[in-house]
Amino acid sequence: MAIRTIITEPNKLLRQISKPVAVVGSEEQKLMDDMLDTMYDANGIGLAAIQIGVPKRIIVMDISKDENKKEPRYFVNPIIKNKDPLKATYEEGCLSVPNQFAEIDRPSKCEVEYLDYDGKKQLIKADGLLATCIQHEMDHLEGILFIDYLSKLKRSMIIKKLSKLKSNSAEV
Ligand code: GNR
Ligand code: NI
Repeated sequence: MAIRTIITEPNKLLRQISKPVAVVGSEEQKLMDDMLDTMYDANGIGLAAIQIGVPKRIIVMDISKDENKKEPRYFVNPIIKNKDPLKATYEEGCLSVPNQFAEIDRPSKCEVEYLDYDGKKQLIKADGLLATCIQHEMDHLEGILFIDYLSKLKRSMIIKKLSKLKSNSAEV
């Protein structure tokens, strides 16, 4: 397992649409292991493959509160089957939009069909933070970031701030 570099805004890769996985093989499992390592290292609760530069429809997640009781979840080729018309508001952040937070409305519940770590088809009903996080991660697969739901002004202020931070650091 390995910790990989998380791509941050502004970066065109984050706008790429990720491609479905044909077969969940050892390469994909290795990727999921690395993604989980990278996510835990960054203290995140979710990570999409594109955030480490891999345009595959793969998500890892762990929303458990107890650090000693890890509950990793893996979603390959996730599809939302059903969205509740009722919305819920959460303060969202993103590892690719560092240190920025905003309240975002999303469907409060959803049903998601996906393949698990072993390539087995699964269907879950999600609510609360799980529902919010799955939708946040699935947006990444479409090249969408939570800041896209903010006003143009707020979004451009955040991107300006982040690009300034980048030019001030040694990052290429
Ligand atoms: O770590 C994360 N926390 C979070 C909080 C509220 C809503 C969504 C998230 S996901 C985020 C990690 C991340 O950027 N995943 O793509
Ligand atoms: Ni994110």
